[in-house]
Amino acid sequence: MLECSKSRSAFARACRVIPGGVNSPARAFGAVGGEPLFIQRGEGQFLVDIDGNRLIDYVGSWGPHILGHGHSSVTTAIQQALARGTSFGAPTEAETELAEMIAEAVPSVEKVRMVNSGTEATMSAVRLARGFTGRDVIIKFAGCYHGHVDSLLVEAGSGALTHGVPSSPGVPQGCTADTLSLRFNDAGQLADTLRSRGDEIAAVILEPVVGNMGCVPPQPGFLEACRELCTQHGALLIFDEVMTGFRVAYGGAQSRYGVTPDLTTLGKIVGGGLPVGAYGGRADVMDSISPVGPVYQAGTLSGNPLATASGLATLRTLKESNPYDALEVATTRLVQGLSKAAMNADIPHQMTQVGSMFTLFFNPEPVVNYDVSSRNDTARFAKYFQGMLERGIYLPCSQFEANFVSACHTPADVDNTIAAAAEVFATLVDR
Ligand code: KE4
Repeated sequence: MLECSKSRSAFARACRVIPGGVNSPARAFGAVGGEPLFIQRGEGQFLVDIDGNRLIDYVGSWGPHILGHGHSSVTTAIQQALARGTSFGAPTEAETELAEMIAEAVPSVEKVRMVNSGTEATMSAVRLARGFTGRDVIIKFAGCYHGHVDSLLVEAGSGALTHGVPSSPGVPQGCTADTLSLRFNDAGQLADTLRSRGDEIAAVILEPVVGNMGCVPPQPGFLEACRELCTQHGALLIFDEVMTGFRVAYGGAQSRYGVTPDLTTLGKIVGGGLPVGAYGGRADVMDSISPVGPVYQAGTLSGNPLATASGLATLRTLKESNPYDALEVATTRLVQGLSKAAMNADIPHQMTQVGSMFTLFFNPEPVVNYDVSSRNDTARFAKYFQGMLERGIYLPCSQFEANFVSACHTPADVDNTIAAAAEVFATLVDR
């Protein structure tokens, strides 16, 4: 067992003043048992908790740390920005540089607006789509999570799925009356829905590679069908690339799969670990946003100098070092090793991987949508999670999340992770 007495007392103290002791439910260990570890620092591919446990980290702050914790170019850039001030409430050239880098990297983006979270990005993109088209209805897909936007908390994934509230109390019926939730990877259902209600549909929003019901890739032709059907019916196609942006490729999933949406939302990596979200796309659509157009969106700290410096340094490092091939090789070796270990233990499982994100599903069926993912053996996942944690491997604390490999993970880390999994799988076998 890990020594975690300091984390336990820290958690008890936190619970007295923070709901559930955490500032985001995804961090709670509710679905896996036990209590969250309190972190003292991050170093490359490692987290060190307040009890001194040094853990190989496959969460990476839920995606931002593709370069690993504390990359020197990022920390130096933040320190230099800090010396000039934390926030001005006025434009800076660094914001333009970051916008130019995003526009250069992401095929759909001609113009982009910075915000402070992925939730703000998706909320703003949906409002923009409704304002631009004059239509109200939004199509999403069950199991996709787009942040805690009222109108999108319908059959949502990630923490909503983990904690069993995919459609949250507190969201008035009026907020979700114009949200349709369909099956991911079901182009036929999307076609039927657009055929019958196409002139009401403002946008179709999806994670092009779902990370929030576990990692679920698009089946061949699905993204292309979304593109064609949206064009056919005058709806905007929104790719929520908060997780996949700069993760599965420098240009995101849209560059990897060759399908260009009308709008893209970003977050996580684009802030390098500081609070940043962004939404961008076609200039004619983006110019509907205030102050150019009538669709209102604003933010005191949007384009914040520290967060912008962090994001710029991250994207510059990614562009210069191009770690994507190496990340793919390392992740593939890990995924193959984990799957081999699970097969050797006769554990029914599925492995999915896109670039440096992956999920090991405790499920005998290929996980292609929420219906299947909702049948994951979450009890077995909880035992796997705890067994790996005891062996120094820090995984996402939910079966409905993706794991992330960073540019700092070494072949030895991969070997150690596979070895730990082989030991844990041996304890999971039905006796
Ligand atoms: P944030 O508001 O948490 O920055 O972004 C919301 C969001 C939007 N779109 C996608 C595809 C996302 O994955 C997210 C947030 N992801 C979760 C983890 N799967 C964040 C972790 C958390 O909620 O604490």
